[in-house]
Amino acid sequence: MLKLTLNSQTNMNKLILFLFVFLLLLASCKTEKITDIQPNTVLPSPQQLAYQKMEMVGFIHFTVNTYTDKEWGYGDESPEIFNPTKLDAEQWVLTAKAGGMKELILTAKHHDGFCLWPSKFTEHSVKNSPYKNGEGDVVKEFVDACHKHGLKVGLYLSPWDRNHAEYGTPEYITYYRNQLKELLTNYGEINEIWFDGANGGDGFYGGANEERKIDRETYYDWKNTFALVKELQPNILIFSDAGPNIRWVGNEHGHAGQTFWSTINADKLTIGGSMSDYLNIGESNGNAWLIGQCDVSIRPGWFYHETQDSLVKSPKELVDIYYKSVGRNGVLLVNLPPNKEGLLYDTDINNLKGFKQIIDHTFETNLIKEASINASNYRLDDDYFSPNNLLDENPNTYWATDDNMVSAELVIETEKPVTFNRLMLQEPIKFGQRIQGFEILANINNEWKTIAKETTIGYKRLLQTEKITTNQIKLKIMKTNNVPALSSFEVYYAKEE
Ligand code: FUL
Repeated sequence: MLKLTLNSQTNMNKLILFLFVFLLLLASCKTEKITDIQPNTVLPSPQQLAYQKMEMVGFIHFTVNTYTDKEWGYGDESPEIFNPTKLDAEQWVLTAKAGGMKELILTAKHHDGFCLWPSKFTEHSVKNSPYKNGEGDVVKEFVDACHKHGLKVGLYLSPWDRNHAEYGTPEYITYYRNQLKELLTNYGEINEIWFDGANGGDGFYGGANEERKIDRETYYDWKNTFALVKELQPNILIFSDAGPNIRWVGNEHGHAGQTFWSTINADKLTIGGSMSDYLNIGESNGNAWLIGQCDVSIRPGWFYHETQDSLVKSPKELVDIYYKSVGRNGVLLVNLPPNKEGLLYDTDINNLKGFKQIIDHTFETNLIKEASINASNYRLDDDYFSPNNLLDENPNTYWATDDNMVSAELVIETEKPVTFNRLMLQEPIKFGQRIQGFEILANINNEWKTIAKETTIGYKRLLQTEKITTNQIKLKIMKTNNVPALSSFEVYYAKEE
């Protein structure tokens, strides 16, 4: 009897072992079978992907202009006027952070040439200002505050320098590169460097007071200047209106085009001379991946002017810009200019916080998270590519169709009708930007009604619609440049705020 029980126990163990090995084999077969979709030829780098995911970054415009009430300093301003008595870089950083920004960019030097750090290569800097009796370093305070509160750091070093006597000659390029070396070696990791397109014109130029023109394409020898930047900071992202990593979107209202490609043909671009309309759209088969950065100031000017205290953009205006930037596959760059004391003004702080609150409320509850979803096709009928991935609020999982398809249809059904007025779609852009045309329909009284018909999606597309109540939503992908793939589809209701 005892033997019999022992035997059956051994058999049972064997059976369990067999089943275990069988399941293990099955699982490994399945993993082997899954290969991700074929990526496009032009893709974002890991640094660009991380940058795009930040969605919102900030600017701090601060220099002698803050004291002269100008937007572009002529270059003859005395360092004596720069005297921020209450400068608090942590206030800038904490405001930006509360506004949802993940990086802050400081104008280390604007066109007037005044340096916010004690550069070894010029006397035209904080070291000859009353600020901290010439012992101050605004760049350092700024970088330290960003690091303390977990923001990435960006620096703006204007190529145009209206103060420098040698501007326009090859010597100035050596000066400019020396400054780049200082900024990119002495302040730890810098995530972004911002090269402005405004270049050449009249200025002080060491007392010459004249007009100086430069050849935008050749003067700065950008190829070698960029190589130096990358050598000093290998992971840095370079912004200019021609990239090579981040591009301007052709306007200073913070608006990306309604069709917006991260891909663009780099051969058609020149720093300081690119066509705004082209930058604003890009192109599906462009040969470079350049993130679109949508810059805008919270005030009419880039620098603080007391006369603009009543003209700070309202939370609603900022929300509108958010839909036209982040909501169109761009990264939003909002400028917050400190005043003469070196502090951000209360209205700017409150309006930015008000904006963030509206965004947070709007995108709090995805109303179709529990819905069921069916796709006209999903790749290899494998769960790895299941349309359910669109609803799981995980941008790393995705739905894709079988090869050789350029269109598809998805139907989402909720148990009870939902009321919404916002939609959010995302592509898994690590495989490239693919979608060229899509339409969204809602079943209202047994009739499919088009609620949106658009072109691109990219990293994120947000759509504002009228108030819709339905329990069936259809997404038609009409045109793509490669196998259709999406990582998220969510709907929300934005209350009047
Ligand atoms: C422009 C500059 O000329 C403005 O002063 C400002 O810095 C803006 C962000 O870029 O081209």
